[in-house]
Formats: sequence, structure tokens, C-alpha cells
Amino acid sequence: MSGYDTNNIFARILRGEIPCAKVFEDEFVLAFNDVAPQAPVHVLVIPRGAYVSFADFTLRASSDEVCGFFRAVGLVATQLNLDEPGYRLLSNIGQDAHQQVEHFHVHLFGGRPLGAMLAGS
Ligand code: DGP
Repeated sequence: MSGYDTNNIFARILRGEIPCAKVFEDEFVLAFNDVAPQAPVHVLVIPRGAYVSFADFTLRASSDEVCGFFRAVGLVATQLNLDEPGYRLLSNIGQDAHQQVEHFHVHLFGGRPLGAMLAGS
């Protein structure tokens, strides 16, 4: 995977150049509704820092950023009342996973039974 493109769509959302339906934000993350939801709840959680992939994030981000990110993911799920009956976290990394936006992110799906773990195989 190549370097970070500062004009990717999530970088532009973070800079406020493109609007988003914000769900949560703190010093580490921004969480907002996916523009093309695939479940009643479909939220994207992104770190504020410029990281392309999971490896890039976990290797280069500070411990505070990594911890803050995953805490925030859990907090968003809890705030959306998803702990029961449950939800799914998913992160696409690279070509085989069809990562479209090269700013590391986690999808949070919920609000209905989510079916089998992988589709399109
Ligand atoms: P992926 O990189 O394949 O894990 O998914 C990227 C997701 O980002 C996809 O579900 C659609 C969403 N998305 C793309 N552009 C925008 C946008 O401008 N606003 C919002 N809210 N979501 C977007």
C-alpha cells in the first residue's frame, strides 16, 4: 500500500471540507454515519491521525492514540445501545478487502441480525 493521500475523503471530512453526520468525536477519533449504510446502524470510526492501514496505525500511532481509538469504538457501540443484542466491527485493509478509502477506519454495524460473517466469497 502506498503512502497517505492527504486528500482522501476521510482526511477532507476531518478538515471539515466535506460534511458528515457526526455520531461521536473526541481528541482521538471522529465517528460518523456511512454515506451508503448496509445496516440500520452503520457508523465509521476513524482516527484523527493520518494512517492508511491497520498496520500503519498500530505501528506508528502512539499508545494513547491506539488505546483512545479502540476505547472510542466501544463507547460508540455502547452509546448506540448495541452491546445487546450485539453488533459487528469490520475493517477493510488493502486490495483483497476492497478498502476504498485509504485512511484507516472501522465499520460498526448493528440494528438487525447481521447474518454470516463474510459475503461475496
Ligand atoms: P471501505 O474503505 O471499503 O472499508 O469503505 C469505505 C466506506 O466509506 C464505504 O462504506 C462508503 C463510505 N464513504 C465513502 N465516502 C464517504 C463520504 O463522503 N461520507 C461518508 N459518510 N461515508 C463515505
